Amino acid sequence: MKRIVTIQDISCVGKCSLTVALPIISAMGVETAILPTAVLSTHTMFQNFTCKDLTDQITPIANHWKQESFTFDAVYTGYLGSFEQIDLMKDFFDQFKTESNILFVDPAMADNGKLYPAFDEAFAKHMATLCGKADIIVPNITEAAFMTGMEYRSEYDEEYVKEMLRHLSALGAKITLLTGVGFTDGKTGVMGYDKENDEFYYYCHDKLPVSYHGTGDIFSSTCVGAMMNGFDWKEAAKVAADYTKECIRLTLEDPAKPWYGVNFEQAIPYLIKRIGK
Ligand code: PXL
Repeated sequence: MKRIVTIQDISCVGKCSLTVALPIISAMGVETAILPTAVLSTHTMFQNFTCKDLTDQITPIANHWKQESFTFDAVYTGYLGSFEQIDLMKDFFDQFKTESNILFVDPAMADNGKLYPAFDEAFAKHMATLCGKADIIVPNITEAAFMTGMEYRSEYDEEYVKEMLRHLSALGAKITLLTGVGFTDGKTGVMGYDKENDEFYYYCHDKLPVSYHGTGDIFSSTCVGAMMNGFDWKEAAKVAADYTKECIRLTLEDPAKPWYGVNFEQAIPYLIKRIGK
């Protein structure tokens, strides 16, 4: 069985970060170790959330894992809370990179043209340096704009997205996947760029008329899980986009839907079927 480690916060209520990564990747038949960076009562879109920072646990945990000679087929980082945590992730990558594993960075920090409440532009630039050490990165257009210094646009053409992908891949990653990319009304999708082969890939599907928190984490978790199941980056991106859409579709069907996250749980059978398990 493949084993990955995912490093992000636990938002106890909110259906994001570790509370989606762990169930989704495990359901895809992949052992999922976790390194929690903080415990929050909810994600930061709620008011008055509590937060216990766990930065001081990262190095001792990593050292213990080294002593135990654990290796990981992928290291997947998501939401990180501080400059220091970003620097610790760089050390973690240096310690746990192998010849064949994947360093996967989701620079979860912004959406819809705005940084999340805890962050500023300097943080985004620092996150860009972690992206530079990754094999694959999966920003949305807002995160990409903050990391590259390009203007954020809510309407754009293919040239804008391709330029953004080229700037992002100049940071260092082999594969760059930009999420939430739609060129026509009613469509959204993902555009990727493989730097080594100078190859672009675009996949889109119908856009459901809503926006939910946590969908970026669902996309990333599924993408990592699919790659661990032998899908190449393009097929993995497609599976991840389709599953994310299915989660949103199921959410919309529920009259009692929460505002803070999507119904990824009842879409898991769809995912398992989709990856042929
Ligand atoms: O995936 C987004 C995310 C993860 N973790 C925390 C968040 C958010 C988004 O707001 O606040 C703590």
